[in-house]
Amino acid sequence: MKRIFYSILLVAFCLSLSVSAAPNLNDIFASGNEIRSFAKDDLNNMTSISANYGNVTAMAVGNDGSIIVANDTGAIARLDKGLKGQLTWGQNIGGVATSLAVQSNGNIVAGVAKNKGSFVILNSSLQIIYTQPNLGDEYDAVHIALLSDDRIVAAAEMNGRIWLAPAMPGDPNDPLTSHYYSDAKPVTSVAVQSDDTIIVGSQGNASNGWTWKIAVDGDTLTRGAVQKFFGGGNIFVDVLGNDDIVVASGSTGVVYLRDGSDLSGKYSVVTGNTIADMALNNQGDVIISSNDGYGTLKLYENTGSSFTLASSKDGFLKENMKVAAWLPGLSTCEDIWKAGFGNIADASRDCVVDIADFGIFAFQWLTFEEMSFE
Ligand SMILES: [Ca+2]
Repeated sequence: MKRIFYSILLVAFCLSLSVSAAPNLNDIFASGNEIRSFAKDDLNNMTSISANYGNVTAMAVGNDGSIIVANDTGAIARLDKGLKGQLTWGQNIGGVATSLAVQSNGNIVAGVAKNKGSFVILNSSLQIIYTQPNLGDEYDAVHIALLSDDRIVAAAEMNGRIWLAPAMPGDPNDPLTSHYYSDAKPVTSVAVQSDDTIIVGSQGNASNGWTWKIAVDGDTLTRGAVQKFFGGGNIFVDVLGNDDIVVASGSTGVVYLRDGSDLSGKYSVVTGNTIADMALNNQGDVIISSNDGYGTLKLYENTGSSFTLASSKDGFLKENMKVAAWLPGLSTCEDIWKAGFGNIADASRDCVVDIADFGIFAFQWLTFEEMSFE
């Protein structure tokens, strides 16, 4: 058994590649009466810029770390990574954006409460290149998520229709690819697992939230597992790197971790206030903004067995703050180990596999040998 174990270590050792490290700054973003950014694991490490965005209704982070902001006048703006560089204002989308997502080519999909629920696609210059009307009810809020091939999942909140659309639809008068109609509505968020399973957060009634799955097979949507839980208000869902699901109830302020395969509960935390928005960082930690009269951000570290309050920041004097996080690849060695992706051959945990690690293993082998004969 021991030989097999060390043989695996040796193979891992030989296959390993060096990992370079670079610091990540400005990974979490929050809207108050200005845009603020934070280190991904410490809300006390804050920078901010003053710009009058009015009431921010949606926020997203691009693949390059730029941040896209929408406000309740239909204005769209982008700031470069690190909140530096040029603030770019785009074409007005003509309604309140309720959700933003960024496709791999840099195009932005905005769910907009206009017509009977719409989404618009903007190019990287923030000009509208497509408008899709008639997804749900009159002025329905639309929540957006993207499949791995950039196809668009658009959920009409009050109507309960969850649409699948091509990454760039052809003709808005043509029927979209397909849709699924939910009897558990309003639908308040959608997210996607790595195999393109759609996760839906909805409010079945005043006190029960629903989390459920929709399988995607080509253009066909099929409803899968359902999990009900206590907690109403807006239901927020998001997916971790290992496909587990984080669910939060806006009204009770409880955040749950659900197993990604069967939706069973793992653990939860009571945050103490109603939740205005939720985001995940790339270590699987949960960031929430609370409506407590001041507007408070809280970061709950996901330890693997609990959510633990790691840092918080209050005094923003702004309710209904939106939060977003940049999810780049894990770039520091500490992050890699914390997220559970450390290389088992890297005995010294410096993310470089070299002769020093081999020395540690050789020592452990000898120590193990001596102990086993005692
Ligand atoms: Ca090492």
